[in-house]
Amino acid sequence: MKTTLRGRTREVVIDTEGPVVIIGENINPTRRSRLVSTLQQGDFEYVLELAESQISAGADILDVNVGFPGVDDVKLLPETVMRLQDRFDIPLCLDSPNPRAIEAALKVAAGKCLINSVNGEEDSLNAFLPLARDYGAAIIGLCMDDDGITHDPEKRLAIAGKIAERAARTGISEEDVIIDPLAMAVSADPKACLVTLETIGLVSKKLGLNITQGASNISFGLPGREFLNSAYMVLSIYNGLSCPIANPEKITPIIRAADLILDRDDYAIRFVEYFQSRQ
Ligand code: THG
Repeated sequence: MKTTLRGRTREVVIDTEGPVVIIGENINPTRRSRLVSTLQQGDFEYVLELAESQISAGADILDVNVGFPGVDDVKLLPETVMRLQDRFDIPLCLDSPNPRAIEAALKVAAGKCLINSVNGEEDSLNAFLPLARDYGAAIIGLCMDDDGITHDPEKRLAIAGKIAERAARTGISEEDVIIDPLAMAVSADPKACLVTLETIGLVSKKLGLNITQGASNISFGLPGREFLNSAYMVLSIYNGLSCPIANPEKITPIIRAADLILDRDDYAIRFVEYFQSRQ
């Protein structure tokens, strides 16, 4: 399965059979108060710096999240998108639960974006699917619905299937549906990672769709986050994760290693290039 996204000029193909595509997570105000304060002052230098450093560290796509209490993201999300695509040509992943902010951003975005995110709730499907169709965007579908979040991987799979089916009925092709099995903090629930890993395996085998997740979520509240995130990333990729949202400054070498081990890097070209470029 291949999902094609486009920035102003650059095309990125997320392929279930190909190397892992990295969606950079760092444009996110959680614990980055400087991002909120600079953006609110109309200062876009810091967000551009975050983009630049992630791209040079290996990000293929940038997640753009400017949501914060008191922030008007209907105004700020499109502004940030314009600034980013003025300077960089890679595709953007528009991260907001607010359909009005997403629509405002889609109106100004060049290329083909990823909407982050839709879920199985009726209100969410009804709000986002027509937007994705009308603006020619792909979607991330979260495995939760009006009954909340289930701990049963088969039920998460069923929600993924429902989102794909509703998308198809709206006129969105299945390549443009990327499933998020929901990665959550393992400090809060010891089974959290196992449930998600099993969901990744099921979605991969039964639906064959591309799969993403906010992989750094799992280590909230724990020390040694890099190690935990790395171990979890490798297991996720082996199960079928194809386009994680993660911090490229920390995770890219692990991802290049996983691709090589899984025969997605002939002659170790990308692996060797990565380390040579960092010497
Ligand atoms: N699924 C989807 N989208 C998402 C999430 C998801 N978007 C938001 C979030 N979850 C993914 N993004 C982040 C961004 C940052 C962190 C975690 C998830 C994070 N950052 C470190 C911190 O807060 O300490 C700092 C980063 C660093 O190490 O430098 O943890 O689940 N579809």
